[in-house]
Amino acid sequence: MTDEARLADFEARIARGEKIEPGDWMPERYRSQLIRLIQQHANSELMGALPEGQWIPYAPGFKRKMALIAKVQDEVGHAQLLYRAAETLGKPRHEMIEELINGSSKYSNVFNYPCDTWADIAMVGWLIDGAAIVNQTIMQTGSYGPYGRALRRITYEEAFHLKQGYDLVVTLITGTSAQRAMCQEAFSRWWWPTMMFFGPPDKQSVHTEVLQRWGIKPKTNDEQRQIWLQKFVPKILELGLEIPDTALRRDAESGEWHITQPDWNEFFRVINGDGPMNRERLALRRLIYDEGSWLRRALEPHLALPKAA
Ligand code: FAQ
Repeated sequence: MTDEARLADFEARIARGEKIEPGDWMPERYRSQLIRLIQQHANSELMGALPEGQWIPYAPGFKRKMALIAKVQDEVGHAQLLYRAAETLGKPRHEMIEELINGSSKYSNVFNYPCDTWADIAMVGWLIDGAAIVNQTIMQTGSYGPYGRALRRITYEEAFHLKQGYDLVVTLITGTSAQRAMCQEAFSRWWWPTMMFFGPPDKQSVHTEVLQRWGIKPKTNDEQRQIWLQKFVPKILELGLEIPDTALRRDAESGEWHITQPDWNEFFRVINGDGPMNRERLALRRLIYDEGSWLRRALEPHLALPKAA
């Protein structure tokens, strides 16, 4: 078969809704785009565990602490599942971890902002896990089998994280005036990074076209952002939180929300390593990696795959 015939066959399979599996023929660009995207997703889960993990000692009460510990463990488990899915495409995990800690591979913008109050943990659990669920529910219908299957399991667990976050927000917003103020203050800060979570506007997106052509990203960044707005704005207003976008409005005919665009210059600075917490978060990840080196060395000989005969 020629490469052209292989490509036509591959695209026909995707058009029929078939899943592509690791041993199947795939264009090199399909492989490299998937590695980029899944690797960044895995990095985000691993880095997302840091701000929440740092709050475990300060969680207000035993039950809150148990729930947060469980959530942080889940996030690290999600990273494991996703690195595994990326490995099926031929990139070894240690390379991906090294690229994360040397800053050459990206992770979600949202984990480069400070979490200085307990209300920040509420916002990560509610707004960010809510955004992750919107994204992952869409991405799990994509064309690559191992990524879709990992996402189905991850989204199931994120549903518990979302409930945890919502419960925290409800407790704060119905609490004392100091708790309400803390909740509003954190919400106002998290609104803009959450708007950026789904990536730049479609007209500025670099990868959407190829990801859509091969069924990897079934909905565009703006479409995903709109789904989040449809779900979350009514809930936010119901809780009495004030949205810091004074121009936000809903189009009566289409039902779509129109937003003020966040500061996309800030977004590109943050994802390229120059956000408020990038250095601190990566330094902590590097420290954890270095401290675990004795264990990797001890396990290495036992994990080595048997040599082919
Ligand atoms: N942050 O051309 P596009 C979570 C980059 S999981 C950082 O539009 P694409 C769970 C993009 O990579 C959160 N960088 O890109 C949790 C590209 O740069 P590159 C992670 C971003 O791929 C919750 C450039 O901008 N989820 O939160 C971001 O078509 C709570 C141009 O962008 C995923 O990764 C961003 N937000 O679409 C854990 C889901 N957006 O690579 C703990 C899978 C864009 O050329 C606590 N990924 N960039 O150097 C996706 O769905 C897509 O990759 C998008 C971006 C939608 C994120």
